[in-house]
Amino acid sequence: MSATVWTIEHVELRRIAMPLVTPFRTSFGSQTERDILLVRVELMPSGGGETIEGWGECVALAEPSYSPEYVEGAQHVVIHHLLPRLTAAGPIEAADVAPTLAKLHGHPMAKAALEMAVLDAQLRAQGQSFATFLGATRTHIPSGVSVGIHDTTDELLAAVQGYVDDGYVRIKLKIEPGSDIDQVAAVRELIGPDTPFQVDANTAYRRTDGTHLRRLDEYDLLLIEQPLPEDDIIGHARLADEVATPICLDESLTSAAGTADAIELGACEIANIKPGRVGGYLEAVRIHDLCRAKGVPVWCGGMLETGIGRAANAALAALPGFTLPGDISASTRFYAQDIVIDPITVVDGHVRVPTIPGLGFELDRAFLDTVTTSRIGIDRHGTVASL
Ligand code: NPG
Repeated sequence: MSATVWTIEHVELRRIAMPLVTPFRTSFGSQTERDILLVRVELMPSGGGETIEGWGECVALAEPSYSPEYVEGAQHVVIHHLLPRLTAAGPIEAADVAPTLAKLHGHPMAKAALEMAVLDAQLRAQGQSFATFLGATRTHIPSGVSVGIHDTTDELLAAVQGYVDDGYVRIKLKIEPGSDIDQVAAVRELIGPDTPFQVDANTAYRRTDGTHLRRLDEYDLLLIEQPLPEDDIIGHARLADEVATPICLDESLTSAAGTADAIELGACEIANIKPGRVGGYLEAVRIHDLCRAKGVPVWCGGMLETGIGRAANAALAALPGFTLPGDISASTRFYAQDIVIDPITVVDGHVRVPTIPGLGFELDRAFLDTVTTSRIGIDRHGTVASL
């Protein structure tokens, strides 16, 4: 019988620089490279024995443009606030991470990365895949792709055609005022009436844009994602009454409790679940369970993760309430080379759910070293050292 709790012996915070294969533009900015924080933990079983390694990926961006978190701040809060609490708590398992850190406000992406690393190590120790741990019900999941804003409609259509050729079963288009109705019309004409199609505004519109957004109704979209600012729940509820296309929330949903409120208020007809945004995969599962009980469809969002986060997302998206295709595209959609061996691929429009123990990836350590920009070690006494 394996031990059920572990002591955090050592933590490594590694920053990597991953160039994107093409710039990715959203209503909040354009990215050409990801500066990503990885967390590596070494756990010691409380009964003694060998330490076991686990990895987590923090999805915070370089700037606080999607949410208040940003990668440098995430690293700081992990070192100076989150880890000291966690190590002081004594032996833990993954389910203890969020409650132990609950008195520290905010920083869901930093907290999620720590929980992920502990969960990965724990599952490896138990020889269990994340999909099995979660109770996943599918071995393969449909793959959707997110398409950024382009300067011209011709460029946009060329990009969309490429993704259709790659086999993606659902297209998501980023929109903003000035790049919306015409682009949606052109893409719908290109992909035909049967290809599932949705849009994502990343908070770019205002309450007064209802009449304008209603023009999207004629293009038979699956959903309009996060049209209004994240704190405008009532605005989304009003928009849901004004517009026939279902309103989906992303940035607004930061916890299961908040999601329940948004659903009750009529603001959330569909939910995008991103584990980093809600403080971890275990809270993500609670949101899935809640939405399933309320009959609200959910899908798994993406944050341009490497193969670490994508593997875990694929397992999460195999839960039964994930009835819409997620943003779980092939690794090559964003990266020429991934930091994992056997990165996610899309075959016949689907991604295979990982079955190996842990979150479901094996690192390509040699390549990981070549993209590493810094390494910091923290021992169980809290001593911080540059590695
Ligand atoms: O496939 O990972 C992906 C990209 C999906 O469009 C996507 N993500 O707003 O949902 C979003 C957007 C995003 C990316 C947001 C990066 C924040 C950072």
